[in-house]
Amino acid sequence: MFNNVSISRRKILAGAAAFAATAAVPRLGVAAGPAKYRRWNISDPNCPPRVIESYKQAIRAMLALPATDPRNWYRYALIHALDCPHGNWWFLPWHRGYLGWFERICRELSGDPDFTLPYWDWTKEPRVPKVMFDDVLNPNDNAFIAAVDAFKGQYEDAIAKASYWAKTNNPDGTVKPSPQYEQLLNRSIRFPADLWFDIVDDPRGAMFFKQPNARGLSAAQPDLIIPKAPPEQQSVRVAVSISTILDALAPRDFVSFASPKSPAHSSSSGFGVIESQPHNHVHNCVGGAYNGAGGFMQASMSPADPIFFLHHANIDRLWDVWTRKQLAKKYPILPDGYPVVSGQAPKDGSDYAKWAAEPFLFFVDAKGNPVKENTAGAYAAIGDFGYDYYPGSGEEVVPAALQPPVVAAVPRAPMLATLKTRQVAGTNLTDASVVVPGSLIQQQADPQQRKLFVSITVDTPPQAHEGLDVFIKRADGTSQFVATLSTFGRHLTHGPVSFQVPLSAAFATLRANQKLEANSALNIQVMPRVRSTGEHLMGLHGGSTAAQGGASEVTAISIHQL
Ligand SMILES: [Cu+2]
Repeated sequence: MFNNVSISRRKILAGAAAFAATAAVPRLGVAAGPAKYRRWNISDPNCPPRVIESYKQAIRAMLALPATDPRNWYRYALIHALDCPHGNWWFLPWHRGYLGWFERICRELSGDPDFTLPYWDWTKEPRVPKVMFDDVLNPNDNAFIAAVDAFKGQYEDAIAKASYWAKTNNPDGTVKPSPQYEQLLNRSIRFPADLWFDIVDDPRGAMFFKQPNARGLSAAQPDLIIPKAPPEQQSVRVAVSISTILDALAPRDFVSFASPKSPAHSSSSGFGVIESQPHNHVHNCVGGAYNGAGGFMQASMSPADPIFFLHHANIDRLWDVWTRKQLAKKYPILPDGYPVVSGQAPKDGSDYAKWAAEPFLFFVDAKGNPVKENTAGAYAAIGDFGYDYYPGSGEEVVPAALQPPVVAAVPRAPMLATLKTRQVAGTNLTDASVVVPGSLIQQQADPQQRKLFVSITVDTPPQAHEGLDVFIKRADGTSQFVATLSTFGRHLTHGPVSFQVPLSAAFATLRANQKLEANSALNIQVMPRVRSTGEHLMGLHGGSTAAQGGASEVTAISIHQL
């Protein structure tokens, strides 16, 4: 059953203040008829061929626009480099807005008023869809800029003259940056030269990838795999597996489903499963971070590869699946448990109010003008974008009919692990143990029960190319691989970063092998990927964290019922 739940974006969250003045809450969970547009799985036979043709048309048209037009292909990709949130609770709404406005630009420029962005269901299809190597869907096509010097030559002037850097010189001698410029200063982009350093020169990894390495996977080798890893540690496959997706969709509150709170959308504080597992791993794998090939998808200029929008459409689809599951089960869909009770207004200074008010100032509409919907709250619902999704992986978590209200059992307090060793760099591993009642682990086979996750907090998080492997070590000395922690892009952090890690697949394997002991301590180990895969500490960037002098440390491990 595929229910379309339409919530007016404007009504729901014009901002907390406006909301408090509104008496009635929009009706949620009431089907408002079919959506105007449908986003298709690009590889499904039902996907109309016109979708792909119109996408190519739109890409060609965006590439042909002058560098001064904010709808130009590379200018639109730059919005991501300038403003994207990762590792925080604004990850989902920002990317919904970024895709929604992109889709409208495509409609305008392709001449197809019904165009919708297709999505890539990497759970069903763990390889780059074949058509994405065709023509301008391939960033190695000669319609794209082949090398960074040419890119800089064509865009330097337009970027220097863009609205981003506006400031007011006050009569008293003080200088006030424009709101956009303030956002750039938040992420240490002080002037265009800082941006060019990030794109061209950053020795830790630049953002532009020259052809033929614009994408790390090729038509000859399109699979989501990690060449150096043993079969049981194919972490990108684990990340897109249905087990991980079902775990990602399981949490019953927004912040546990999405990523955690942070001071501002330019800074990372941690990763929920949906972001840390499928999102980060697919970016890094398609971006050639795992096979050394390089590619746009591994860094913040990733929207220069047309597959970016299909990858993120699938993330957005999973947010929609989760939202419809929550509504059907009468669970909250936004921070602060909002909205559960009709007429409930967000409290001043509440998490919800803070979340909804975060400024998103870089989106442009189909004509290239700044958009008016410039807060996170404007993207809490699909709203005026008016699309729904052709059903894909994970849809099974949405009940066919509204369920009678259930008083959910209060989750147990997190169970904290004792850390025996904390350093995780070079040959050092973190060793921790935590007692989890056997009954809780046995319950995991029952889909009605809250799921268990392990939360791992790392001081100095791993770089995208390094990664930290998580294992459950058994009493008999064997180890069960759980997942790999990896980040995406380069973001500011203001302290240790947490990773929510799914456990269902590891538990299922242990159960099948009769290695799931009841009432015993769970021994969790975290180690650098290069150590666990025997890569002889040869990171793709020439060495491990330890070799570079900055040792990572795991500061906390705990088990959560979400
Ligand atoms: Cu992304």
